Order: sequence, then structure tokens, then C-alpha cells
Amino acid sequence: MKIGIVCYPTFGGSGVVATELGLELSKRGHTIHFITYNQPVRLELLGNNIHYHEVNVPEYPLFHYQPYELALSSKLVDMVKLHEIEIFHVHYAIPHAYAAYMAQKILLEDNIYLPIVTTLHGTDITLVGNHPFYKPAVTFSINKSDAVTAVSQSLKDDTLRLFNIKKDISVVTNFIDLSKFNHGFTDCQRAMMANDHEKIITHISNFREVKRIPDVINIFYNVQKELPAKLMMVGEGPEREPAEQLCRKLGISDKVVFFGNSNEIDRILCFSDLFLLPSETESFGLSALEAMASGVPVISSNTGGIPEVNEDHFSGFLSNVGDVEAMSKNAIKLLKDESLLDKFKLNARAQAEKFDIHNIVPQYEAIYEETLKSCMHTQKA
Ligand code: GMT
Repeated sequence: MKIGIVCYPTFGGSGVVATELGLELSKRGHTIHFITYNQPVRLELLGNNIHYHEVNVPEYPLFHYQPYELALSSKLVDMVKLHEIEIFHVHYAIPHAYAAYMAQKILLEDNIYLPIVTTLHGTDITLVGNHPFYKPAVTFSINKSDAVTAVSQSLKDDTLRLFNIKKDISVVTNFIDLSKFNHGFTDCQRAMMANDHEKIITHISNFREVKRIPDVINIFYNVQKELPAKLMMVGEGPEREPAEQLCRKLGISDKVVFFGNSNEIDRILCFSDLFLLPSETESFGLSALEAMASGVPVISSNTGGIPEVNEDHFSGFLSNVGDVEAMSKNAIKLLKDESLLDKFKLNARAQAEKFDIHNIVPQYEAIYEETLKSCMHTQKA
């Protein structure tokens, strides 16, 4: 199949999922066209059957806001005509599902019907899409998609609760390429980060309010009072600066490393003992899955789709949002007991294996095939 993938090219989970999906589909013989405003950060190799087409938005002083959706719709139309793309798979409803629908309408003028598969990722439904300013357009574009998927059962339930949705929503969970998280001893340079007796705790996110970064710092503060430990903070975002200030205020700056964005999170996770994800809301928690794939247990909140990923008392521990005391207690319990920690590390990897890319990508392929078939059928009728 020739598949046009639309996504955000940044470090956010939806862009990472879209990129990993495209890479795997290309290995399975499909031709993939990424259409977005920058080369996706995890897309290193372009080749015969993997392409990237940049959406350019020319600046014009009349516009207070540059019309990205318009440029994206036009680019989608051009790319379909040039490369004979058969189906669009758009990740994150805003504004991708809306722009794809416009492209679909434009292409119909030339009797080309391009089916749209929309994957909902989380904030496009919960934090952003649900805002009254966006809601009518988001509802419309979800209902006009030919197929809709959500990355967890919890996100599907939220979508049906918050929007007036008339389409079926299939749950296709996020996934992980486990082969990227198999480390040899030489890859894992733990000694560069901490002494042998220190435990390494990691947090990875886009440092937005929803991630509850102060909880991460406060949990670590409680842990390091009980045992020698270091905290690795990976990612960029508005909460980074206040987080650094909080570390200074608590007198723990020498124990906390801020990495910024990284394309080598596997190399950071390989020496981590524990991962923290105390988010306010999380449709899935891809970073927790990446940690578990590296054999790192997760201390998390029990919100949204996280319980579908991190199994309480097995791959980690879950607590109510904001319960820093409980999260600290669980972290200390795990880190102080070597045999319990070793058991949870094995459990974490076993839990991640349930989300193996090879089990999930065929589910998307089946959705593309069914969608193409039913669209052809409707066109003929
Ligand atoms: O977490 C973010 O703020 C980024 C956001 C995104 O769109 O990249 O992440 C969402 O999609 C990820 C991939 O499906 C999920 O793993 C995250 O849980 C989800 N974030 C939220 O729901 C807050």
C-alpha cells in the first residue's frame, strides 16, 4: 500500500508512534510518505519506500496566524496526485483530521477518493480538543474520518464521553520495537552517570504542566533522603526552568541531571533503576512503555490509560494523582530491596513485550485494508 502519514514531527509521543509505525510498515513492504512541517525527529533513514515531504507555510504579513491547515491540505492533494498515495493515516486530530478531510474533498473533484484513518492520541481529545473553541471542528473531523482509532481503551471512553461521536472507534494500543531496547554491556555506560552504590531514577517528558514535574522532583527529594540516588530529567518544555529552580531550593541540584531532548533515550534508560510518571492525565504513557522495554519499573499515577500499560504491583506501582507520599514510599520500598527490584525489572520487560510492534502493526494494516475495501464498495454503490 502507499500510505500518507501526517503527524507532528517533534519529540511528543504521537509523532514518535507515527514515525515508528511508518518505519515498520516500510519494512513490511509498504511505501510510506510522511507529510509534515519538519523531518520527524526519529526518522533518520529515508529510502526507496520511505519519503518525507515538507509542508511549507509562506509568511505573509497580512496573516496574524499563518494558515498551516490550508498548506497541509494542498500538500496532501499534490502528494496524492504525484505519488498515487492510496490512504491517509493522520495522527492527532488537531488539525490533521480536519486538513485531511479538506484534501479528501478537493481530490473528489478529480474523482479520487482518499480514505482517512485518524488516530487519537490524548491531548487532542482531553486537554485541547475538548476546548469549546475547537470542539465542533474536532467532532466533525472525527465523524468524517473513514476509520478512527484510539491508543487506549481509556482514551476511547473519554472520546465517547466528551464528544458526540457517531463512528466506531477501534482501540489499537501504542507499541514498542523491543529490538531497539536490547542493550549489550558496552552500550550502557552507567559509570558516567552515577557511582555503583547510587540508584538512577529517570523521568522523560515534554515538561508540560500535565506531567506534574514538581511531583517528580519532590518524589526524588524524598528518595534521596533515604538512599544514595541520582535523577535524570530528559526533555524540554515550559516546566524545565521552574524544575531547575526547585532543585536549587531543595539543595539537590548536584544530584539531578537535565539532559534536554534526546534521541538516545534507550541509552539513558539502559542504566536506569526506576522511572517516574506522576502525570495529571495520560492517554497511554509511551515513555513508561519505553522504560519498561528497557527493564525499568515505573512509579506512576493511576490516571487515564496508564493502568493499561503499567500493571500495579507487577511492573511498578500506581497511586492517585498528586499522592507524592505514596509514590515516594513505593519508590523507596522498591529501591531498597534488591531482590524485589530485580523481580520488578524482569516484570517490566515482560509487560512491555505485550506491546511488541509485531503484534500491533498488523492491526493497523487490517484497518487500512478494511477501510480501502469498504470505501471502494461505497463508491461503486
Ligand atoms: O504527552 C504529551 O503531552 C504529548 C502527547 C503527544 O501527542 O505527543 O502525548 C499523547 O500521545 C502519546 C502517544 O500516543 C501518549 O503516550 C501520551 O500519553 C499522550 N499524552 C497525554 O495524554 C497527556
